[in-house]
Amino acid sequence: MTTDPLTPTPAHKFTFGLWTVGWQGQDPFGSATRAALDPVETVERLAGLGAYGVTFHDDDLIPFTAGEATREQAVKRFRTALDTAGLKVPMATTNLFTHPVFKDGAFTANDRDVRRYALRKTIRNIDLAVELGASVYVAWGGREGAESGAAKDVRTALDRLKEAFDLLGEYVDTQGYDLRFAIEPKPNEPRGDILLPTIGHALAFIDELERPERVGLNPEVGHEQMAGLNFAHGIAQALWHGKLFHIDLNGQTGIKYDQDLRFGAGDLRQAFWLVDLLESADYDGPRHFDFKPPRTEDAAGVWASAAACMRNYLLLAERSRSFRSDPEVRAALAASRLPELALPTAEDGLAGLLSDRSAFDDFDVEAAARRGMAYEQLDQLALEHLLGAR
Ligand code: 3MF
Ligand code: MG
Ligand code: MG
Repeated sequence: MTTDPLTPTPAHKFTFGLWTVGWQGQDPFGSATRAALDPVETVERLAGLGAYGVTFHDDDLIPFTAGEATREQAVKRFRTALDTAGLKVPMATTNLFTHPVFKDGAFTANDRDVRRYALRKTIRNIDLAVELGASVYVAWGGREGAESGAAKDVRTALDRLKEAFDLLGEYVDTQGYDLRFAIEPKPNEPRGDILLPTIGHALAFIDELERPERVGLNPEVGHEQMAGLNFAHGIAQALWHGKLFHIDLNGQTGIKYDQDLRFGAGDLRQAFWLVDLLESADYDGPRHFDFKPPRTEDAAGVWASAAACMRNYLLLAERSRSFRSDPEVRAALAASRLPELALPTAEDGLAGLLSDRSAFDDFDVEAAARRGMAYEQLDQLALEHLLGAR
């Protein structure tokens, strides 16, 4: 195995969705620009590039209308390709958004029969996910939402969403599966407004479930940035709650449609702070890329952009190591008093705080207000490491 820190190996746990490199380039204004990709070829190519695994929606692998024989055949071919290439399937998910039956949502569709069908479709793919070795099941509710005010009673829809996760949790429990769910928030697109639009909304929702320990998050870089939010901060909070079960890495430049650029394209500074956080945090899950090679690209461009996702992650990890090991950075962190934030505010307890004259009566407010934080110096050092100037 190579020791070059910029060469991806399975130890880095890079994974890709079948639907990412497999995206044919159809958008609301244009038809496909690329031919369909055989999942078997995807497995072989990704293994050749140094990936660890591959993920899938049920319909990426098995055509929606397939009968039992076609289904078995597709799964068998996929499993053989995985075994030959040595690729893992750490995560799977359900397509509850493409078919017209899901136009008003799946778990929160106003139509009860659609909700029951959506649950059965999910349960069927959970069985396959577990069979293929997945330990995380992602739920992105892209069609759970509305374009107009009266169309969706949001509080009632949240009751239905809770009911769905409670039933899925019960199913996994009764089957004895070692599987956890990861909710993927997104503010909009394809619905005008989607339920559980951000990491924060989803965290609060999880607390209301019957089995909150079984449910966490699969945040996506672009989704939070579409809402103008700081992705690294969102991930830090998800980690703080013990809820970062999986992650979708890609690139986005500001508040616009979901760009799904390759990782590292888009907001480079946020990408740097994200990698800096993931590499220092207690997260050993997959680094999963959910991106779309632009429709300008042919097959060569698709694989170049997949390789670049991994390379950019490793380049940023290298820049983060260089930043963290620089003695000037350590001094700058101390000058900005980062070590002091790690001290409890009142290790002497409430009584100690109340009896401490220096905390209030004798506190020199004006002197404290005059102290500079030296953050500009610290941030410039970060920028210089990111730009390769140090
Ligand atoms: C859409 C997405 C989805 C989810 C996927 C679950 C099609 O913006 O990000 O990709 O990631 O459905 O993993
Ligand atoms: Mg997306
Ligand atoms: Mg995603």
